[in-house]
Amino acid sequence: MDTPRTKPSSDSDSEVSNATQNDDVIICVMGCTGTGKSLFIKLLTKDTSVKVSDSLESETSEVQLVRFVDRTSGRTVALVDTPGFDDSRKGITDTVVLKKITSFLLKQYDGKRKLNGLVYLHRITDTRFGGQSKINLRMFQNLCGPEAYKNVVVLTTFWDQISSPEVGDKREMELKDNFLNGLFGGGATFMRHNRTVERAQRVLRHVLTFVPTDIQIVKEIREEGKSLEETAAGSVHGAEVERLIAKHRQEIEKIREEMNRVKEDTASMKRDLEELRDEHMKKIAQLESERVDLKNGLEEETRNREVLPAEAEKEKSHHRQWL
Ligand SMILES: Nc1nc2c(ncn2[C@@H]2O[C@H](COP(=O)(O)OP(=O)(O)OP(=O)(O)O)[C@@H](O)[C@H]2O)c(=O)[nH]1
Ligand SMILES: [Mg+2]
Repeated sequence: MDTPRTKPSSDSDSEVSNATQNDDVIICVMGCTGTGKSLFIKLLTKDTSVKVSDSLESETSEVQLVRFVDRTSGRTVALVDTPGFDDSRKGITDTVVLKKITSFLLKQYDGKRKLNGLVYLHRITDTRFGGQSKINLRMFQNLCGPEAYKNVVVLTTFWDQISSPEVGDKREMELKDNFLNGLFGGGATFMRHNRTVERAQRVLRHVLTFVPTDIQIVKEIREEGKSLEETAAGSVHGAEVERLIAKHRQEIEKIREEMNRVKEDTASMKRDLEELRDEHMKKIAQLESERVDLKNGLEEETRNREVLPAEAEKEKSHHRQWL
């Protein structure tokens, strides 16, 4: 086993790393862009290299690991910062995000490391549970699987910006009863965060009480031999890609009809419609290439497909010996 490469620092022992060690406490931090994932990690680790967003643009686009020594428990904790699923982000598709997260998780499984917990962040100040929140939640639940919900902390953030405690209580209740009832009913813990170190540490203390687990997507790939596309998360995402392709095709159809109605003398209007149509066509081309990317899956997963049948054969011949 490698020795931990922990960088000394005056008030924290932390490092941005690309590998976990076998006795690390591993905690995945997930949720929509701007919900406070990186800030939560920064508060715990005091690592100044963790980038917290100061704009509306998505900041984190890589799976980033920050390891630090928790002085209270004496354990080394690996916090995993993840990009949210966000189809408005430039240059990186949700398929790429899914692949990056899955690839990280498979590496943990292959190294016989389980996850201690998953922290799912949601802004309590959000007045609506919008499209992006729904997509992220659906992906999270399908990656995780119901058996691992007891290892989830739903961390509602921005409590310092809520107008009154009653408003926050009511909204939290709505989340438990409605949008997040699957997680709540499955044993996830709800906790509150107000951008203070104390609250972040309270979450860590709670996660340390969990029994480490493997989550659904790695079991589907490694134990059931599924391709990325066949996993629950992969198929939900594939269906979303198909839905978007169909939606853009419908828009193009509407534009075509509109163009037929527009008279020859309104050339500028025709040009606008053509531009709009081209944008939809570009989007379809991107989604179609995303569909291929999802189908191609992961290198780690392909390797597994070769190993599984060989292992099954070995198992069979071992069994035959004893018959
Ligand atoms: N007031 C308040 N601001 C917060 C809280 N949590 C995060 N923020 C702020 O919200 C902004 C976004 O926070 P980040 O931690 O970068 O969010 P993120 O989830 O990592 O976002 P991406 O990397 O884009 O996925 C930053 O300006 C934070 O300072 C909170 O609980 N209260
Ligand atoms: Mg971030």
